[in-house]
Amino acid sequence: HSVRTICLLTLFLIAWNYQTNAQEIPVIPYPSTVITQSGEFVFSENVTIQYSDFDQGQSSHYIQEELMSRFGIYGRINEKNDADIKLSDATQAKDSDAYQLSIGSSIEMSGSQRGIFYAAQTLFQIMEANKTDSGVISVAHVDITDQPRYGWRGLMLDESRHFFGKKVVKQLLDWMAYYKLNVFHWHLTDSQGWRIEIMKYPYLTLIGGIGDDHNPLLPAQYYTQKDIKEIVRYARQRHITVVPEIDMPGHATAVNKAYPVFSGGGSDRYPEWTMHPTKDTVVEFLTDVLQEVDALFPAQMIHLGGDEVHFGNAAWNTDPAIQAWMKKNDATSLVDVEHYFINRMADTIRAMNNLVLGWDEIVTAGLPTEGSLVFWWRHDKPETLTQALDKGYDVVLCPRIPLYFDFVQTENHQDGRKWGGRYADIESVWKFPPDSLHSATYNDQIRGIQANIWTERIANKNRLDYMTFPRLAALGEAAWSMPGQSNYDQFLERMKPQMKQYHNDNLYFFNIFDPEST
Ligand code: TNX
Repeated sequence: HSVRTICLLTLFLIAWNYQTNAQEIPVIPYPSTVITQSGEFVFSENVTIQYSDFDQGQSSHYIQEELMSRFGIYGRINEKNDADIKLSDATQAKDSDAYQLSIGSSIEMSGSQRGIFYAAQTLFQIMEANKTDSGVISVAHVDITDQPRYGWRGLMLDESRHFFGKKVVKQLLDWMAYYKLNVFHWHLTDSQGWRIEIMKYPYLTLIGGIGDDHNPLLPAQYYTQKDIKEIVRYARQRHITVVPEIDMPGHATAVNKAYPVFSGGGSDRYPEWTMHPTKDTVVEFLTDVLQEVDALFPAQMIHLGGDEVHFGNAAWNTDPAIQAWMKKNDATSLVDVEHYFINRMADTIRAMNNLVLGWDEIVTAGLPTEGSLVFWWRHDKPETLTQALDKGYDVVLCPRIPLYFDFVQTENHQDGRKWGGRYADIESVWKFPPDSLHSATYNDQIRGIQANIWTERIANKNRLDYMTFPRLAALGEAAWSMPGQSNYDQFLERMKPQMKQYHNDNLYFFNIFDPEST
């Protein structure tokens, strides 16, 4: 009888202990392996940080800076290795995202410089969740080993339709880094405004920068080349690659306003929508533009857009140069003209030793698979994704549903897109990509995932915050964590301390725990 009691008691204790261990640590995205230990590391006013000689003190200084600005804790950099926070360069791969973080009687971070940066984000998240009024922060002992699911963890911001400026972009980059996102795709040109200074063609910004989606008379808003360099540097410090997009040949009304000589016309609904697709002067103009772009961005990749070209309208058909080209090349349809243009510009970009990036319309243009990257965005055209993968292209997944953040995040939100009752709820973002999306044989071609913030409907910083947060956290976890590392309920638990942090950073966020509050 007593043996049975002891057995039951033991079983109960095991189950109870399992329950306790099931309590996750407050980190988003959730790490690959987490082993909790007993004991606590207590941050009081001062700690010592080991000097990171492997990167001339950059990592140690970064941690010092953040401990002070986030927590008011002074970290004294220590040349010796008996510091409270120890840093070691432990991976062969120079740019590896992987890291180890061990919190015990001291805190040890190891990885490449990038890995240590991510270890630090994990530590800061644990500390943020344990902040107290007294300023003392205790964190439980834990051993973490972590690495990402995808190499491409992206966010796109459209600054053509509405312009937000450096301060907003920097805050966004801070939050991206916090959630271990690593690509900032900058949609800098579109019909409503050209936002990047090009020295050789000043009217692109001086005229093309005038107006936005709501107000065509707004004085020109754009980034100078100095501004661009500042943002690129800021992103680089946070291990974020900035990818520029110069959208062509469609979405080009701003270009045509500044330099009508390059216009290819448009339709009744979208006048002056395209650049001219067959004129050599247009290719020369764009080559000049792209050379300045390449010199500004160290990414070695340029996104040429290629979306929604809207061929086939009357204006195109009557253009004598296009007609002549079609006749000469036995072209049967205007789509041939589109593909001809895309290939010429892709060649230009490739000749600059850059990767060619484009929206999924480029899949049929016949670009070489080597050196091209396709952004699948038309969720209603899954066959385009299949086609891209079949042909052998590498793909970034960013389907409108659920990765367009201009779509609302709950049923009752009014301000934003909703199509046939469909929108981009946080749970779908968190669960992305569903297993059913493509066959597992193509896994190697999926470079990663990205959310896109189109801003026709996002006219100011508050709206931008509201559409971005908290979905950005779900995106980070979808891009970094392997499926099965956590579950959605646990994710929501881990979201709770994030709300306070959004509040403290003056974000106008959507509070999922108090939906009526904003
Ligand atoms: C389609 S996505 C577009 C954008 C719009 C967006 C609105 C893509 C390649 N083109 O120009 O802003 O839909 O959701």
